[in-house]
Amino acid sequence: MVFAKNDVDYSLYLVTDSTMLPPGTTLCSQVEAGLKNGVTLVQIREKDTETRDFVEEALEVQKICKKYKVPLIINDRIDVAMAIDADGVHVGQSDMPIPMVRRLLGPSKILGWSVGKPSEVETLAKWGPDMVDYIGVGTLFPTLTKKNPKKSPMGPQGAIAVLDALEEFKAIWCRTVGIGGLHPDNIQRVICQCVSSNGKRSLDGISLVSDIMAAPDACAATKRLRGLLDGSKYQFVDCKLNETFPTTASIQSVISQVSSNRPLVQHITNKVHQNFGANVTLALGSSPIMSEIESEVSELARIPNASLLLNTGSVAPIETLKAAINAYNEVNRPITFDPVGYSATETRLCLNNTLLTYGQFTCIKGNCSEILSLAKLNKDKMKGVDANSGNMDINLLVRATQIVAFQYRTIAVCTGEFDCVANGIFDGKYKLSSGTAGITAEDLPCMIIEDGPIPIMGDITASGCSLGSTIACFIGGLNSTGNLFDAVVGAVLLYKSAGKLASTRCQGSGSFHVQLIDALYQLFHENKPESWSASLKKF
Ligand code: 3NM
Ligand code: MG
Repeated sequence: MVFAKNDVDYSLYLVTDSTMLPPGTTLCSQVEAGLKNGVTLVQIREKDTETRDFVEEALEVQKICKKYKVPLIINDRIDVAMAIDADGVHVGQSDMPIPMVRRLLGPSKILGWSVGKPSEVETLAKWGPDMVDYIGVGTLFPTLTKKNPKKSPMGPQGAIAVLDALEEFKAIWCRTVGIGGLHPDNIQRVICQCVSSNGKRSLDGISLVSDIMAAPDACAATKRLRGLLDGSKYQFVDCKLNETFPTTASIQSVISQVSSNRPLVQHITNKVHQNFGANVTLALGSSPIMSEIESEVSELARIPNASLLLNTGSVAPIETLKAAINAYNEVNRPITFDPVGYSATETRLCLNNTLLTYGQFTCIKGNCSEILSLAKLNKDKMKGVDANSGNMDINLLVRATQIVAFQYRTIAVCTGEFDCVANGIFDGKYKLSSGTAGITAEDLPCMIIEDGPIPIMGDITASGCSLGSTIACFIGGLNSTGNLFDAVVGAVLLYKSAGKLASTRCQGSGSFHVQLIDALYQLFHENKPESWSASLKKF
């Protein structure tokens, strides 16, 4: 059977592995369960099967694929693909070179290539549209399926780099599927986040092995995947994600919600911040818990209005951090991420980037050097962990904040003399192939919060970290009808206004500490945002 290559549906691409079949199933029964429930493309990938058995299996699977009118691709074994007249071949970087494979297969067959980096995209772009039809972009996440992994997981940011390269080198014909460790808990996030920077393309599909092949009920597993792929909204926190602009009235409503819901704010944070952050949380009518106990994160996340602040200034064991991210994501509770000293050292860069691949963050907050580094806009290594925006170009900071918001599909906050908040949530909407339909980071809604310099903020510890606590309180306290952007902007506006008020009342840095908590307490409980000193404007 020959498929018109342009008509191939890459949305749900099943790759086989008969070493993981559950008892009572066969390769063919799992493939058929997949095809019946929405698999759109099948690849036979059997690394340890002898040629004769491989051919027999391939012929059987081919019959089923024909029944469901779905193309069949063969991994690596070009001879087998040709012998049975399969619809295409998939090869990796260390297999037979693509031009040779194409010469053997002829022009009409589907040819897929495993790609992990932009330089490989440059190569395929030079070959032109007659060579590679689609690429498997990976490895996205850790997987036990690949026995001798040659690549380390790239996360969504690695996939974005590949999509950007496809656009840069104008490989418009080349389709893409993400692969590696894809499961229902990360698929929406992957489709949502993996969009080229020009907004013009997202992944055309996802490719996976174990989620279907190792499933005791492959029909149910496939249905679940199909539902996620056919959906269009990623509701990763249970509040409103839509893009209305905050007003003093909407911020007042956020504070009322926080007051009545009394969120539980779990802090995983550095030692310097722990005590102050707990007191800030209490001043904002919320309950702090400074727990780093891995075995209780799931329970905590399930408490109504739980909210997690993850501050990487000093570091809990990575397994604890990962468990906390998974626990909060699983029950759609918000995570505020504060990557302290994001790229100050190799260790921090690696830890923060790893955490960023593990989950979906509701808000990412940093000072200007952290946000510039996250946006890959500063070339110099950061110095230390503190920074000030006083003498920095506002346009550059806004751009960096928007890039972080866009790439992580989050609300990004850049702090400094003026604070910048960009909304990259896109109402939670996602779409295969066409991404954001050309909407780029620059188009994202952005608010600037300003109140003149408050130099004494820099003379106490944990003032930046405690803005993280404030944000975590506000987003944790929202009702399901409360608006996320309002909550983050409201937190930043309150914090800045309280800082200003405290600076006019204090005698020095010691009393500033105390006055800041008093001012937060007062402004929160009065709840009159229209009287706060900091100004709020659209960028
Ligand atoms: N190729 P699972 S990762 C076959 O990165 C394969 O190119 C990969 O299996 C690549 O869905 C992978 O079970 C295994 O994680 C994917
Ligand atoms: Mg191979």
